[in-house]
Amino acid sequence: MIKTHVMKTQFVLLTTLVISSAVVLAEDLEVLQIKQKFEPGQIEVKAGEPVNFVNADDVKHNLRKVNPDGSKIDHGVQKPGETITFSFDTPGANQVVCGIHPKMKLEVMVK
Ligand SMILES: [Cu+2]
Repeated sequence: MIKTHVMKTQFVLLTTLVISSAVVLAEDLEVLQIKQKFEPGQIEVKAGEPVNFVNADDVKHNLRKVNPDGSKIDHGVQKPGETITFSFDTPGANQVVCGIHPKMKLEVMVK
C-alpha cells in the first residue's frame, strides 16, 4: 500500500513538471528591468531564442549584450515602458549589462 502511494505521488510530480515546462517553452522569455535590477537575474536560453527586455523602471536603461569572448553589442537607450527584443547566438556564459547602471547584470546561460 505504501509503495503504491509513493509511485502515484512520483507520477503526479513528473506530470506536473512536464506540463509546466511545456508552458514555459510556449511563451516568449521576458526579463524585467525594475528598481535598477534585472528580474530574474539569471536565465537559461537556447541559441537564437528571443528574449524580451521590458523597462519597467521610471529611468532610462542601455542594454549591452556581452558575448562569452567579452565583445559587446550595444542596444542603445531604452526609455521607461519600452521593450527591446534580442537573442543570443553563442553557447556558453553570456551576460547583459546596463551602460548607465554598472551594478545591473544578467547572467545568460546559452545552450
Ligand atoms: Cu540601467
